[in-house]
Amino acid sequence: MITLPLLASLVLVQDTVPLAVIPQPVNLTPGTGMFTLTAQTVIWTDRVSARLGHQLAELLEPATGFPLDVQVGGTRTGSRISLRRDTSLKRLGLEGYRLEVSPTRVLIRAPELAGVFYGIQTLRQLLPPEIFRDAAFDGVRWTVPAVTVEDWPRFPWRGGHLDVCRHFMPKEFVKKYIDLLALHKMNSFHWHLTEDQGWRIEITKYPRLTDVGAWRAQTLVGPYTEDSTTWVFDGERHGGYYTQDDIREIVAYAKERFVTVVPEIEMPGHSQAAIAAYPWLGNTGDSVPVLGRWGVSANILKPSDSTIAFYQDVLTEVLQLFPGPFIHVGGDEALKDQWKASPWVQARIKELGLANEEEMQSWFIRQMDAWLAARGRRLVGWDEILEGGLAPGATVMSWRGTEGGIAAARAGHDVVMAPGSHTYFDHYQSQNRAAEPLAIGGFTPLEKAYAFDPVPAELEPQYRRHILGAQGQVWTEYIKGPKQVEYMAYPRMTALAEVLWTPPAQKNYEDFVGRLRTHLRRLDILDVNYRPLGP
Ligand code: TNX
Repeated sequence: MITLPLLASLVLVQDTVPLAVIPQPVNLTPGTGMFTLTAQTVIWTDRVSARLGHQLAELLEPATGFPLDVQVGGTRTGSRISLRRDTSLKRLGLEGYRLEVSPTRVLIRAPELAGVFYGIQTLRQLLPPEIFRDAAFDGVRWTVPAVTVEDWPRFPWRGGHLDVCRHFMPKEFVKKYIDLLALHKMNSFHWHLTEDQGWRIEITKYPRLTDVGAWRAQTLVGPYTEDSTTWVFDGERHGGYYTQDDIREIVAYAKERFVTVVPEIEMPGHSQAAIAAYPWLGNTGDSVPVLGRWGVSANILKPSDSTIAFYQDVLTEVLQLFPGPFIHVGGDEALKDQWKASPWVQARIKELGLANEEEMQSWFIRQMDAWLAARGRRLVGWDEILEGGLAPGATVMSWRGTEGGIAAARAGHDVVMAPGSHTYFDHYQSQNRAAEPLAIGGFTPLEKAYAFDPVPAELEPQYRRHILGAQGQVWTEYIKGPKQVEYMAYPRMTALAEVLWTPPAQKNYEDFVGRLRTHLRRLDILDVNYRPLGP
């Protein structure tokens, strides 16, 4: 039988749990004693932080059952959590914050509101993991160890990518994915919205993009090989898309969490779903189906003025939905065979004074770059956009290793590192493939994801400022739904979050795994289907 004093000490075990914040803060100094959150605690904010005060109250209420008072302005006394913008802390940068916890109060100050938000994320991780429950729980005391934290990120682009084309992901899950990014102080969501296998964004001017392009008749079963005689299809219609209203909702949801959404509209390759909807976008004029298999498609957009105009119309609607600075136009894996075979394209190449098909692709991307720049936006594309000459305003996302990123940085362009070797979370996490769900290949265990450095050693110091950061990719050919996305993305995304936030000299894999063990309890409570630790 458990006696009462023993129960009490069990409850108190929480008080001795080591600090387990991911990503590891830059400076963290433990103090003495602890703050205890009670129903009497008041959340005090200045005027500009009022929204964040209410957001914090909403985060704390479900598990604690405390409907905490949010007081904007006025005097501060008693047990309180204070949130305040403090321009004297400018040295902490656009996203940094200072968090002080003493037995009487919690104080979060930051030069910008993003920092206040990140201070709140750290505070959540200093509370018992049960704070993440979504119904009242009275099995713990809601304590926060006394501590002083000064913290800011290493990189401004801390991204997570999600392919919703190979398999459609419901809106509610997209929000959860964003929520998880924000919990790990990630600030960019790359939403891969168009593909050979599906077009997922409503464009009111061109309804067939979703009427036709969002649906495929069948999907390949099992692993893809180039030998078409081995292909077996499931015969099941698959698809879905986001209405413009859905998108506005998700973008607003992300904004409240200081996450910028970067939409990707692929061109000129990976566009078969668009060609299925409007065959004149293609080179042959033939009708093609929305692709039901993986691998690269031979279908590529016809580089005509009407195709350019069509895609600029699409981007016009995209710009209205996505207020962020960056628009991703793909550019990867565009097979040029149809361009080589087309007399029309060959004449076009000559007429434009271009040397070859690579320059034709660069011309295509340049039309978009200039068009976006004229509207105050920035183009980002996969590293193939370097071939045939980089558009003047382009930012490069380097996926085929880091070489493309290095070349772009040396040419004075900004870069987001996304190499397959370290940041492709569709790759296997174990060498024991039989024990894992079917994946595309590769081997990227947690330790390798953690070891990644977005700044290549060979990049000369004067170009390093062009490395904006990095991004984790979740391509979904073999990932059929949300639970499997979580399995592939977590815990590797937590490792990447630390890569992107914590100074390299402070990274330590053993220490990270120690904190991760506590952190996984949080993810359990949040119902994240992460892959358990182990080989
Ligand atoms: C290459 S990465 C692609 C994607 C695939 C991925 C699979 C990139 C820019 N293109 O279309 O889904 O490999 O890992």
